[in-house]
Amino acid sequence: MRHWKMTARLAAFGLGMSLAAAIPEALPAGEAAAAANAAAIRIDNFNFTPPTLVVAPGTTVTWTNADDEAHTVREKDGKFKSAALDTDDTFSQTFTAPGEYEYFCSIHPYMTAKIVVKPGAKLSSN
Ligand SMILES: [Cu+2]
Repeated sequence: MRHWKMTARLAAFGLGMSLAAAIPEALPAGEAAAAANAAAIRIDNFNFTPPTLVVAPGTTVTWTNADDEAHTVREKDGKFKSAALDTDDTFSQTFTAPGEYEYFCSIHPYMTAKIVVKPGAKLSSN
């Protein structure tokens, strides 16, 4: 019976995966592949690290607040903004259009950083 349970769990996992994979189906193959890209930014000691993150279009960037202090992630023109993030809270944003996205913490506006979305960018955090 134990074996059967494990198989069922694997099957459920597989179903979840295929549902997730079905969502970007409308996109051309190249864009669907890019959508799988992910990058991380850490908020720590009143800094966004890395301060400049270069990503390919379709990358989902996730900010994690590692500070004891609450912070937000807010694009300067309001293109995206998070709620106040407590310790260990995260905020994610997917970037599709190439360009530079400057953002700051609305609680501590001197905390600034930017995302550069560039076709062909490697998945890296320079
Ligand atoms: Cu802040």
